[in-house]
Amino acid sequence: IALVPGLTTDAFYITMNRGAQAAADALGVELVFQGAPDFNPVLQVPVLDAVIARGPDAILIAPTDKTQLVEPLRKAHDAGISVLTVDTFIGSGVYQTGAGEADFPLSYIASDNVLGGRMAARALAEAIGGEGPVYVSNVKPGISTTDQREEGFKLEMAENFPGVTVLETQFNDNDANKAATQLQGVLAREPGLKGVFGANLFSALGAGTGVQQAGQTGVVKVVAFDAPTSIVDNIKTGLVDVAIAQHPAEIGYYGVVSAYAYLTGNSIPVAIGTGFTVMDSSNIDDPEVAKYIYSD
Ligand code: T6T
Repeated sequence: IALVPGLTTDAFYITMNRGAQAAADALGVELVFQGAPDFNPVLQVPVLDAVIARGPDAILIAPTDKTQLVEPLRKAHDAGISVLTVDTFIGSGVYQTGAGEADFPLSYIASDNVLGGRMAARALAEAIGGEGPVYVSNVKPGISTTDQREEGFKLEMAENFPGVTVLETQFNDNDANKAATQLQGVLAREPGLKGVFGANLFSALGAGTGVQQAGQTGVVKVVAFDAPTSIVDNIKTGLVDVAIAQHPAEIGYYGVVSAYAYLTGNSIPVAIGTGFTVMDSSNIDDPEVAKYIYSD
C-alpha cells in the first residue's frame, strides 16, 4: 500500500503516516510513504506516476487539487490499482455512484471540513465578542479541504453572527511567510481588524507570526486549523485563542485498514469521517487533549 501525502514535510501528513504505519504493522502489510516537498499538483503528479510504476495494490492519496489529479489518478485505476483518497478528494468527493467522471476512488477518509470551518467561525466570533472585521488566511482555491473550511466558516458567520464582517480571503500558497506579510497588509488597510482564521497549518502559523510581528498579540484574535507542536506555546502566550486539531493518525489508520479490507475481498464504506479536538488554554495541558498534537 502506498501513501502519497499532500507534501512530505508537514506535521499533519507525518502524523497521518504514523497512523497508517500502525495499521500496516498490525495487518502485516508493506507501506510506502512517498510524496513531494511542496503542496503542488505539478510536483505531486510525477511522484504519483513513479508510485504507479512500482505497482502497489492500493494507493492512498491526498490529492493536491480537486480537478488536476483526476486524470493522473485514473491511470492508477486503469492499471488495476485500488485508489482511496485521504484528507482531500477529487471531483465532488462522493465516490462509487456511477454518476461522475471522478467517482472511481473506493473511499474518502477525512475530517468533515465544512463542519471544521463552522467550528472555527464560532470560536472566532466568540473570541471577538461577535463584532468586527475578520478574514480567512487560506492556501489556494481548488483544494477540497481548505475550500470547504472557508465555505463552512463563511456560512456560519452569515447565518449566526451578523455583527461580523468577513473580508476578502488572502491566499498564501501554503507559505507561512507570505501569510505573515498578508496579515500586516490587511491590518494596514483595516486597522480595526479583530481576527483571522488560519485555514491550515501554514496559514495559521503565518497569520500568528504576522499578528505577533505587528505587536497585536491578543488584540487580533487567531483561530488556527491544525495542531503542530508549536501550537502549545502559541496558545499559552495568548497568540492563538483556539486550535482545531484534526485526527490525522486516524485518517492514516483507517485508510490502510480500508484498503486492506477491500484487497482481501471485503466491502468498505465509501466515506469515513474522522473527528476534531478543540484546543484552548483551558484544556491544552490535559493529556487526553495533548495526545492530538501532531508529531513532527
Ligand atoms: O490542513 C492539513 C490538510 O488537511 C490540508 O488538506 C492541507 O494542509 C494541511 O496538511 C496542513 O498543512
